[in-house]
Amino acid sequence: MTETPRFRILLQLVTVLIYLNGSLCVDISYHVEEEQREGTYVSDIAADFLLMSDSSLKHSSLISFNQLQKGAGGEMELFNVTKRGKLYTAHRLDAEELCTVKKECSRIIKVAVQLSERSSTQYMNILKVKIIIDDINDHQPMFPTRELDLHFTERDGKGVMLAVPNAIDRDVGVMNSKISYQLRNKPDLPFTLSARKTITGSSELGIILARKLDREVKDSYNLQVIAKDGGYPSKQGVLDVHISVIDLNDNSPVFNKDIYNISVRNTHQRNRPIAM
Ligand SMILES: [Ca+2]
Ligand SMILES: [Ca+2]
Ligand SMILES: [Ca+2]
Ligand SMILES: [Ca+2]
Repeated sequence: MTETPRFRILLQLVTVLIYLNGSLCVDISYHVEEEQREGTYVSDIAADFLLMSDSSLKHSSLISFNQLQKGAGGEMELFNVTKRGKLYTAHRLDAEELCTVKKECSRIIKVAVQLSERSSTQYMNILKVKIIIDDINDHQPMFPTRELDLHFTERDGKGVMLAVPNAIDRDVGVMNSKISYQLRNKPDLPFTLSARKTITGSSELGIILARKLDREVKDSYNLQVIAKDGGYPSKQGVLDVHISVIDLNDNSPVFNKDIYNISVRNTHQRNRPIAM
């Protein structure tokens, strides 16, 4: 049987289909840390592609790579794939700008793989390459203000609580944005810190009175609430809390002595004090 051009086309098509049904239909995942400089090397797509491909493709010089839909949908072009299949960042990647909190921060790019042989180029496959942008701990927990004034009265008993605003950590990673709170340790403070988790996962913060206050002994206190994230190394934010004790009329007037002995001359003028 003579080989017709039609037969040759059919043969080529069957070859492409075999490739597509075989090991070429792949998804590859890579990781890159956020905040790396533009042009950071991420991986060698060509090497991984060849590892997973048919051994007949070992002549990698015949294979070229092209990133598709660059900057599609108005989104900034984040990655750059060279013809030889090397993957680089095209910008500094900021996980906080690109992603939302506590979700995997990733992008998928499509890369066309082409085989050039005998001055003709054959379409082979489109690779879906997933790049996971790993969060780094580049944000510290921040309180909405640096300082806070609170007032307890002398009437307030043990357990009375005054609210303190939460800190917020902008990092998108779970541990890098996980905040724990504590009072900076000062011995014998009549206060404790309450950090109750709500259904939404945020904290309700409060300063709780550990014992009654006496303004006549001490009328103000300075505390520091520390918000620490779970990153490594950990970062922290500080809130300075000034507590004033509001006076109550809880003391009766008292004389210095129980008995005052005063002598008065019989010549002492009327309406003039006899003792000061
Ligand atoms: Ca960042
Ligand atoms: Ca971050
Ligand atoms: Ca953080
Ligand atoms: Ca008082």
